[in-house]
Amino acid sequence: MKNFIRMTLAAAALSLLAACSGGEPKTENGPKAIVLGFSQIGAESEWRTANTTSVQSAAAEAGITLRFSDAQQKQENQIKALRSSIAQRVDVIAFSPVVETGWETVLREAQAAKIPVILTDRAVDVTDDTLYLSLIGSDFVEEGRKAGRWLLENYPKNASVKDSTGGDVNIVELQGTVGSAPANDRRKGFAEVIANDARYKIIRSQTGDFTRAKGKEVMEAFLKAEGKKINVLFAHNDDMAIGAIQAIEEAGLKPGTDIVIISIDGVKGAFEAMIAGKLNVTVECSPLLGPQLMAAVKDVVAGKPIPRRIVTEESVFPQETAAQVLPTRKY
Ligand code: GYE
Repeated sequence: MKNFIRMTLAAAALSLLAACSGGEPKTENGPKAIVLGFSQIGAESEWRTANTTSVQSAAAEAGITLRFSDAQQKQENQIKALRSSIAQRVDVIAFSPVVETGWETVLREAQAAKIPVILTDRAVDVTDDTLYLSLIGSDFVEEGRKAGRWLLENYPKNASVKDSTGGDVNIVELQGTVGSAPANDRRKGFAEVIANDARYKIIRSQTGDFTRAKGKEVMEAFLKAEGKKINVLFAHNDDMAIGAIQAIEEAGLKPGTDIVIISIDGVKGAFEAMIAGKLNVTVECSPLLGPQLMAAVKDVVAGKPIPRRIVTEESVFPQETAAQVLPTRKY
């Protein structure tokens, strides 16, 4: 027992020492490594895990010490993580905000502590835009528009798709996390484009929280309520589309043929589903933001200005390109 107490005390003393001296690795030529506190949303999708890997490997490559935390899709956990980064006096804070609202207070705390904040991937809704320096990520409204344009241009021309009766095209929508920037914006962009043709109607729209399990569950409910009336599924991400594909098959229908499926992200699972003929198109949303983030962090620490908005370049991949493109995909 005495030994145990002695060891515990020794360990505590060591970690105190580490804390006092900063405990951070030094770069080869002496100066302290930059410390970046990064609060990730969770691990809800293939996109998210690829994003986490990108941030972690880019930090290691850049010699930046990363204090990474996973909020398991909960804003309260992210706020705690941000507060702990502030308490640790990290050099820069970056985070991907799960929802858009509710960040003012904690961002003011970071500002009061003079810690610069960079947003990655998702936007926040704040009135004071001095509360963060930059947002690095995609244009989600444009992704929604791309999904809508693909539909208007390809339905029902796509040979693998059953001809519509010439009447309404009934769409069901699987939304992302309620209150999140990609869910709000993708919905908006898609709705804006389909409003150009009165035949296209969204008959059901519900959140599947960006996960496969929820995507499947909600699609089951859509099928129960609407059955064969459903012509099109628009899923705000690939994972929900993949979950929904299972529900459609279990209901005895052919995904990609009986129901046209459009989703967003462009993860490998989507390419596999397209090759199998079960998904019709995916709109790319790149999660590989790590290198751009580390470059921005270095500039901020060096006192250089960084752009307010850094937008990722993205494409659209229809089913017929899937087999050729899959080997080149990095996530
Ligand atoms: O589309 C989805 C993920 O914020 C762009 O979050 C990201 C979205 C992505 O869970 O798969």
